[in-house]
Amino acid sequence: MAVNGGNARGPRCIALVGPFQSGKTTLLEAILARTNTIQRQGTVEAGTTVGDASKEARHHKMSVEVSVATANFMGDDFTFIDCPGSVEFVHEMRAVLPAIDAAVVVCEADERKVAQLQLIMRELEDLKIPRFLFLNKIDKADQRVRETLKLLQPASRVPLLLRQIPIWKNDIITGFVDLALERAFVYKEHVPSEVIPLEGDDLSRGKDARFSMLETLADHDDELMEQLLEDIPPPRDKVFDDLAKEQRDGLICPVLIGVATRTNGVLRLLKALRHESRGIEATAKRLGIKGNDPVAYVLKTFHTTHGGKMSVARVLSGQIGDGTTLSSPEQETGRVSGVLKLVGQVTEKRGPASAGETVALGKLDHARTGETLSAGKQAHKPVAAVAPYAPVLAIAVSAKDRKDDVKLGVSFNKLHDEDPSLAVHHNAETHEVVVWGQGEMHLRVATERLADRYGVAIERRTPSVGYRETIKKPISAVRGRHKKQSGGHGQFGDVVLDVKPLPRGSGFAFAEKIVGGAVPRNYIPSVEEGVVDALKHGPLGFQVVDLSVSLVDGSYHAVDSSDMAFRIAGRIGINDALPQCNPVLLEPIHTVEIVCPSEATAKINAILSGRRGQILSFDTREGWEGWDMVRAMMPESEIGDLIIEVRSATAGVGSFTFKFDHMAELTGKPADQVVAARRAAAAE
Ligand SMILES: Nc1nc2c(ncn2[C@@H]2O[C@H](COP(=O)(O)OP(=O)(O)O)[C@@H](O)[C@H]2O)c(=O)[nH]1
Ligand SMILES: [Mg+2]
Repeated sequence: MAVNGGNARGPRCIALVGPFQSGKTTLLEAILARTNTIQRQGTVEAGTTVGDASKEARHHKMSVEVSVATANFMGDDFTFIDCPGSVEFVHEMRAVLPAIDAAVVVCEADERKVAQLQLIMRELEDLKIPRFLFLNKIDKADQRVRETLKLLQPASRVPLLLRQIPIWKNDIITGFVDLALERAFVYKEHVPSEVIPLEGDDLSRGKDARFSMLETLADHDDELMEQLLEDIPPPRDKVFDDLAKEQRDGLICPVLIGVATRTNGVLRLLKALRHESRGIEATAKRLGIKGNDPVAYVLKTFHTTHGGKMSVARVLSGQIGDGTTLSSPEQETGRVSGVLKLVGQVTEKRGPASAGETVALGKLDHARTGETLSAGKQAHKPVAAVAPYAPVLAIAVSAKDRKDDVKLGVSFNKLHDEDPSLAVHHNAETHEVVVWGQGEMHLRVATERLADRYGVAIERRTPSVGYRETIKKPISAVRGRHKKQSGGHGQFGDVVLDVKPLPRGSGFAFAEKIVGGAVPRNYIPSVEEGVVDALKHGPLGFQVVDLSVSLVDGSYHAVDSSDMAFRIAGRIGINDALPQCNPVLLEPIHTVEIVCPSEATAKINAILSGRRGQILSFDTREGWEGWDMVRAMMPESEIGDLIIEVRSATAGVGSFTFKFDHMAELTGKPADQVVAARRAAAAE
């Protein structure tokens, strides 16, 4: 075995990340098969993989949440976390990253996925997480690996360092040369590759490729640089040491190649992880863990039908077992009841977990994904803060059956617990329950889970836009008179109102200018209440804003006047006044900031113009080479499904944030349509 310069032993936690469909779930399956954790390697197509075991994942044939599996490889425990690659589920990955020792970035030779790869690489780089690139699907390769790396290099800030080169036979890759070992291997399906003599063309290509690997390593090792310059072959152990060190320090990103579906290249990958990836000591240091008190980081939360709530956590220091009481900085989160090893959805009870191990902890009712839990005298400070992505798409939902309303609320809380990027708001004005998420698929999966797991069928609609209306013309002395004579006691209220437009954003102001007690003081608040009632639904059907109403005169009756009568009079006055004040619709306008790769900027501008957007500026995105940021003003009604167009124009990587800016008049045909739709809805 090679000397590895302080090789970190012990349980490791490795995330499998990378663009959508690159083969992460398949690679996890291959790893589990290669380590004999499972008997047979399943496939995504047949729906037989350990990962993606949830009903929703199987149904859509894509990862919609993380899958966790622990395997033993040559005496070391490794927990692998298969992370979804789709942009709509990438928040699952972000919650996992802080706790891992290293990431295996799975990718393929596909130009359209470079932007996504870059997004993922950036996350890892920013968090200083060492990473390997696994170039998968080389059974389909139709270009040289060196060309592929040229394509992928812009996605990484550090050099992609090729560790293996393929051996080609009749345009098919049949094996590889390991550049560090200087050995050739031929792939065997589902069994380890076999050593073959390194000779001929492969030998000379291997020599060249090894030399460029060493050159890159020498950028951070002067001694190696001298040896190369003087043509002295560096000792093999030194090469391994450098590879390990520079990988752990994130100075390079080693590249391994393989075919996950055939388990090719998997053993090499596992060996690289075992020898070169850092362990819990280095990770605990990166996270600022001090002392030996029990500390754990929650990377995923599940609600299981039988086992209740499970918090998948990596123990960062100390030991956590059944009965350990854990706390977050905010509160006591519960007593651990059950420590489980996970292989996908298969769980196995086990003893206490020590530093480095990744396990599921049962019954921590108040623990949340992303939290740091501890059992010391003082709660440990959070080791990471995972900022949620801004939501980009919303739907309004209601239970199909009204009696499920309460269940809907409770079920949503559970879903939110499992997936904090799912946000639920209750719009008091429209009485809508609005669910915000990361995209159409994300929201669809959420509603499927509601139906499948909690038995709540829902109806979904496009959420209402926050339209308002206002007036353009003042009117004076409008009378509102309510008089009713029935049997004994009558009702009488009489008011005279002045109504005036106010500047945009002023809201509503009420004043009274009563002289000589024309309306007794005690009834004036009721008049105002009546006015406020009437303003809730103006002549166009929306809340009326930016106006002032003054009570200027009126009359009363000693016996028949009452609070209610004056309230009704106020309402009648406003209902009469407003149609004469030239009412006009107001729509909310937001400032939108869109980020996208520069080659898509022209398309984004066109999308914005097509949606009544007004472009304010466009600029290069700070700190993001090859990206732009476009700022625009845009009506809320056009933002609803904007993300769908933005993603399709940017190979999935474009995104945006928005913030309310002001209300603006909407006139003409678009306004007529809004008013007509409102009338139709009201008539239902
Ligand atoms: N040809 C080929 N196909 C692969 C390989 N690895 C995965 N696939 C296929 O690629 C598709 C996506 O795989 P999956 O593991 O779900 O990708 P993920 O989205 O990264 O988890 C599936 O159809 C796999 O069978 C490979 O090495 N070669
Ligand atoms: Mg997957």
